[in-house]
Amino acid sequence: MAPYHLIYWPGLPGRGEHVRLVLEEAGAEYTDTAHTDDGIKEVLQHINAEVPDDGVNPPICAPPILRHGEVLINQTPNIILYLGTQLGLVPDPKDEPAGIYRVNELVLTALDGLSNEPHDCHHPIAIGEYYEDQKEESLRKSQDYVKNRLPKFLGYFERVLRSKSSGHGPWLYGGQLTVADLVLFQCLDGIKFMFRKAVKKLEKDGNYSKVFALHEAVKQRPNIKDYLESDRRQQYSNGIYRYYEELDIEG
Ligand SMILES: N[C@@H](CCC(=O)N[C@@H](CS)C(=O)NCC(=O)O)C(=O)O
Repeated sequence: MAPYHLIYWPGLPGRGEHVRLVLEEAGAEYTDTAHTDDGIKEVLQHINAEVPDDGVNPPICAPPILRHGEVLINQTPNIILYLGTQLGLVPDPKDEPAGIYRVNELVLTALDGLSNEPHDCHHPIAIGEYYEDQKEESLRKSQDYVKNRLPKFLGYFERVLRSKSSGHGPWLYGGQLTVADLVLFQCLDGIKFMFRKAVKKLEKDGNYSKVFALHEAVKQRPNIKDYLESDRRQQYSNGIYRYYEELDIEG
């Protein structure tokens, strides 16, 4: 089987991190533009349509991008689903035909509420403009996010973890670790970095104990633990999860 190749902006975890965590948990062989000489160039070649039409894959819109042999795909949840199927991190459709869709629903919800919305906290007016040019609106958006949206999504995942469908153990679905747990881990990790005061308070309140226990359980997985301690893990910087003191609202 061809090795996996992740094409993503070097120097930040971003959406590429979800892909890395799945590959790392599975112990898959992969290369990553975060660690290749021409990493940025490879990303830009796709964004700027400088790669020839290969006759099979539609052109790519934005990273993260996964190459696996002849397959070249983008859109984070799409890549996660592909890898989950390839690497046995989603329910086997032979045993449970709807399982993969149930897990994907959790992935999409985590990305909606705990990745895309936090991203928009820094770009509430224009995605292409700097945070510094929309600071006032960013503060307003962050205040609403911390007060209303973050508790809503944490509450939702707490409900999932307390539901019968979650099964035994710390995982979201079917008593087994799936890609949804890895995605939620990274979202929580980023939120903890970005809104540290608010998250500390929410953790103390105790209303989301299972959600925070999942974060810890993923962190302790042997392959994930090794990865997080390695230099393959990208440090938070100017990506989705940023730290600005003025937005570190207590809620
Ligand atoms: N919905 C897409 C969003 C992709 C996206 O916005 N990628 C960012 C990096 S995380 C990017 O570089 N976008 C370039 C652009 O939008 O021009 C996904 O989940 O993959």
